[in-house]
Amino acid sequence: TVSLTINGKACTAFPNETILHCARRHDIYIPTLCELDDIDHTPGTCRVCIVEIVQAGREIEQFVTSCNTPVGEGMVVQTRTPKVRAMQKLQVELLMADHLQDCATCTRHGDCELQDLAQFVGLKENRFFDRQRTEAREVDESSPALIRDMRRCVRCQRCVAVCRYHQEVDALVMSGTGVNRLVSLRHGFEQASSTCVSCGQCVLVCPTGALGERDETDRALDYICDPEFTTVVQFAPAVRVAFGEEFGMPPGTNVQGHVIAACRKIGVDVVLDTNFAADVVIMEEGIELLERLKAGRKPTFTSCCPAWINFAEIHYPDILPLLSSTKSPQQVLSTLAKTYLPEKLGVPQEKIRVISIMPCTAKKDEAVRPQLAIGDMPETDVVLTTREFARLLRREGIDLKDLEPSEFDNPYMSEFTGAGAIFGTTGGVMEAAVRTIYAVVNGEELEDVELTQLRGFEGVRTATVNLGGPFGDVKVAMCHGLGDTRALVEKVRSGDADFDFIEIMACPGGCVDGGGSLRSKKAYLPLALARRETIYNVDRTRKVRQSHNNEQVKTLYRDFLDAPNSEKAHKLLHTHYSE
Ligand code: HC0
Ligand code: SF4
Repeated sequence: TVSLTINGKACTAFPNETILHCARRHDIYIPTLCELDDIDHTPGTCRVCIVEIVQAGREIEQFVTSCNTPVGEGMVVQTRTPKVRAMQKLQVELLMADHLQDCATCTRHGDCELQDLAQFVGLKENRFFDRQRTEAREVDESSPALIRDMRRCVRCQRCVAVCRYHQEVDALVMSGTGVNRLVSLRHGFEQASSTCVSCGQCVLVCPTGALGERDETDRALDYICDPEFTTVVQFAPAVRVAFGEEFGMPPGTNVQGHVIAACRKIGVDVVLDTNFAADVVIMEEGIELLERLKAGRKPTFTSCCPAWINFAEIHYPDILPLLSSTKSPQQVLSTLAKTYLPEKLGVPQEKIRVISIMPCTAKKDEAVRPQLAIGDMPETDVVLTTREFARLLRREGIDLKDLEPSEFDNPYMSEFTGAGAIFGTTGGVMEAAVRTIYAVVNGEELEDVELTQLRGFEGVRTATVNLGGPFGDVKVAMCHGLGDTRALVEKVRSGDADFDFIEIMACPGGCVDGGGSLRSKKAYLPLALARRETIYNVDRTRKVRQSHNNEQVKTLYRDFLDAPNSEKAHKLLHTHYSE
């Protein structure tokens, strides 16, 4: 170990540990902006983590960035001297020189790492702000999902790193020189025409409002407040376990009842559950998979994650025939809300508007896909990320904590099983599918529905599942995060992977940590495990845990769809992909 002092306190460090890392372990705060430990990112470009050091045996003080300077034996580090504080303040002021000054209109207002820094250094004025240069910067609004506002970029490059090294999409680059050096899409493309798949991981790590989703809270309000329309809201499996913390509840709290109450309070007419549609998806995808297995077609990839669909279409179009044709739960629910529900509710189809609340940015892309429309009318009218839903509630003056939890009351499309609930975490779709496929093949239920061999957190997990009947053992894989997905897809294409069924979720962790989830400052995906635990708990405490035993699903097939993969089910609940 290495001995040194930081602010007069004796500290021990590992060899080659950075000063910043050592200080953190000893609970000494050094401000940082570009650095993000969770993704191993220390570019040293913001220079806010500057500290004063005196190396052993030398008299001269030096000023260094602590995030990328290693400790030295006998080193004396100061983080709070007047000189250090003045230099940190100057750095923040320089960062503000070309950063838009209209915090009140920014989506990150009150939740911004740059604002935190300005407070920390006691910034009182902004002597260097260059309005003209800042306002001339690019705002890319080409994508239905994401907005890239370079007037708020602080060049931390976290987005570039997460996209390149974690998701391995590598859509983002630094371009330009000097003061014009900023993040852009590779080859100068706009977001919409680039290789970006809208997974939203870059948004989760952005410290400011430079990256964010397209805000559609106004569009949602337009529909909710218009008495002409019957507004239907659906919310995703993961939303109920990844929302309470925004209102001060412990991470992982199940706020399903609060979300229902909040929707009613803002004037939504019908609250439905995406979990119900997840059960329907299992019926369709499960039977589809069996058909494919019978025909010797393998592997089959799941199709419910829209960033994965984007990834396949943009990066590996040759594998599109391997994707299940079943629509995602979001689109299944929206379709049924506009075909099955009108008669049940006595409301004409054209008067129904579907708003979905998703922990996902790519769901916004999905909603505008031309093949997911009924004539000219999109199936899903508005997608709000979890972040936007929080914004919407604040706009309406609602604090989730103050609400009395409520129950679903729609008798057609709100009941769900444990299988539908676990869709929200990696491995959940596979587990839900196996529970139903097993019963279809064998005419009896799986003895133990908790398929723990499918659970876990490794990027790629594989297992063999005995389906019984003519199928016997089938090989399955579950993959989350696009870095691991790319490697797995390459193996499938080269014939080096032999699987029957593969679940892909583009976001590390699955939807519980989706790119549309609440952001955490200075952290990437810190709440995954707490959220996942709650999801498994929902499953454990559900009376019915297999999709095919969902009474509302049975009614849907009996009254409306005939049978899974029937002609009508095919027409309404399946889709196709485009290169
Ligand atoms: Fe997901 Fe979904 S599980 S993608 O991760 O399949 O967003 O939560 O809503 O559609 O159900 C997200 C979550 C969903 C869909 C479902 C699937
Ligand atoms: Fe990369 Fe995903 Fe961000 Fe697109 S949304 S730039 S793919 S991290």
